[in-house]
Amino acid sequence: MLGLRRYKGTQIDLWQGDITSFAVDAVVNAANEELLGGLGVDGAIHAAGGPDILAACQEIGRCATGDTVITTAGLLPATHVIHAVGPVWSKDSINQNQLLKKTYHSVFQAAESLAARHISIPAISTGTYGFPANEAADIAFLATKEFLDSGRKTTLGRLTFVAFDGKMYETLQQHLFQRFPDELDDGGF
Ligand code: AR6
Repeated sequence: MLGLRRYKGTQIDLWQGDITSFAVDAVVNAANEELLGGLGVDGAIHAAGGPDILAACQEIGRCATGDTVITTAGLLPATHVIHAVGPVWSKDSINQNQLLKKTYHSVFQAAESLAARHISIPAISTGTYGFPANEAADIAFLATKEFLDSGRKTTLGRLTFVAFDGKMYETLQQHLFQRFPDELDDGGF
């Protein structure tokens, strides 16, 4: 683990690999509005977690872009799944950056509603949904900083951002270090 920061009491770290292997309070899924499963992270989570996750999704029905819903994690080592629907990237869209930021804020809110201490988060929207990795990574850590700067006491002591491949890991690391330049920052407490 080369990417690591502590900010206002919360650890932010990076890992490369399959997000379904994480034993965390909540694993974040890069889902779609229909909550029906799919490719990428979504496919991996449903495949490893078993049918209980899909059954819970079907009971909920839908999730709007920018929002999240919470289900059981089924057979996964995690306790819950936070299904997050990021925006589909398009070169003409004017509000997709805001929508991606909103998605991350919704993830943090959902995690807090579970009193989660540790969550793992994929690079939402950067696969099937086509978001450029650089912009998405910048937005992910901007949202993280906004959340940690909001002044509320958070249950979240650890946020693990997960990249599937080495290139995304490097991109995440670059943006993590840009947004949080100091290895240890108490934010002036
Ligand atoms: N663990 C960690 N990261 C992964 C994994 C994994 N097992 N698999 C892929 N990634 P994507 P999206 C990375 O496509 O862009 C689905 O069909 C991947 O390399 O999973 O938000 C859903 O049903 C990329 O960097 O999610 C939706 O319809 C990142 O995770 C749609 O795709 C996100 O890629 C959502 O698209």
